[in-house]
Amino acid sequence: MTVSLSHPALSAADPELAALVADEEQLQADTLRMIPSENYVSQAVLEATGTVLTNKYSEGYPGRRYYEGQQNIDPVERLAVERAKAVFGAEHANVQPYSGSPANLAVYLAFAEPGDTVMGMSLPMGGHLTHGWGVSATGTWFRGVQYGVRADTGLTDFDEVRELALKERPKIIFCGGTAVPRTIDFAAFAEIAREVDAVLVADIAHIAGLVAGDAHPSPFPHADVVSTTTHKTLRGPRGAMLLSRESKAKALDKAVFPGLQGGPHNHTTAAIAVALREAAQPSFRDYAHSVVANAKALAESLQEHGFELVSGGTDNHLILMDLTRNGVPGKIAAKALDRAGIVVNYNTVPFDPRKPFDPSGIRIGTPSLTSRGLGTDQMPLVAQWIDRGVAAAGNGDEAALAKIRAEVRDVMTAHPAPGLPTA
Ligand code: DSN
Repeated sequence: MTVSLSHPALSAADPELAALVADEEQLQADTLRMIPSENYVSQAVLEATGTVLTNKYSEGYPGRRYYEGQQNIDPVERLAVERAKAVFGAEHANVQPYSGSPANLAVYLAFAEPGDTVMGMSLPMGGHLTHGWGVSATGTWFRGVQYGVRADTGLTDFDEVRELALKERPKIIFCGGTAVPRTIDFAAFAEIAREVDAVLVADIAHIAGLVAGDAHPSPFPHADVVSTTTHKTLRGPRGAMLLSRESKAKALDKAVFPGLQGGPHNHTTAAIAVALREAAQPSFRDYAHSVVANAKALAESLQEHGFELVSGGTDNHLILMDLTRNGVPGKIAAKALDRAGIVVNYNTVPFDPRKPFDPSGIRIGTPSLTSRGLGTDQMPLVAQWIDRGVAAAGNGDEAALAKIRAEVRDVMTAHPAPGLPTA
């Protein structure tokens, strides 16, 4: 274990914990982090999360709090709200949800009663637990009906979605998910939602940074509510926001507080404000477009190596690889790649014959490596590492994995990560 020089107070007070943080810094510095929902935040965002704003309670909303001493907290939250509205073109923003799942739960509280029918993409097809999937509270307290993708294209079948919506008459329709490699057609979902008088919720957690940087179409004006985390492509702290039309504002605010949560995490609100300021800069637009360019270049290189990609490629930051024809289960591949310094997650693929805890695919993405300045020229090398890593996973070649690990370390050391101490 190494002791971090960058956290002197923590190191003195709790060397054991400080050493774990230092080890994590080292790991994040010298690995190729390819989990598509992860990223590196800036030093400014990190600093905001570590401020004394964590000391303050502020139940309520700016100007309407249940605690005194809000002279600085109210302006912090107002800044975050105004920046969120500006970046996403929203009429209303609530920046208090603790994370994505509570944000989505607040939507249910606002617009449905227990037992009501709700509709979303099924988890194994690329949706999210909170879109009405059975093991989630949203699938037990509500009646979740689920759409998927077509087996032949890997794409959403809007005839199927419409048919299901007309039959089931859901109160809420969710679009978006956690393993959707293609552009989400918000207008098509909105048309269906209007037809059955459902509230359309666009969960843009994965693509929020791409929307902010104009590298994915905006869910507005199509969606009634937009739910997003702030820590994925948006490159903010771990938190969430609910954005909406004005007509939905009151119900959402009431659902978040006092419906579901107590005091907002003001240090997180501050860091969200900082991240949104960064997202409004021209350089963030470049970042968002580079994330997509890298993912497309990587998808192409992976296909040249013979890999099968769900939907045949990507339009965004995410690639879902089906390893069935490689004969290597996703979990075995993910664990071997981890030993090679390439951090991914194993994932179900649509119509997966295997179990979720031991599925056929891996999910990869380009947000983090783009934050470190890797570009399209380096994607063939990344594809080659993945190809060699999956092959080594298949034949148990630990020496090959160790060789990739050394190569990854060399390349990543030459690309310092935002927010991490430099040697
Ligand atoms: N856990 C997130 C992801 O990895 O996509 C979604 O909540």
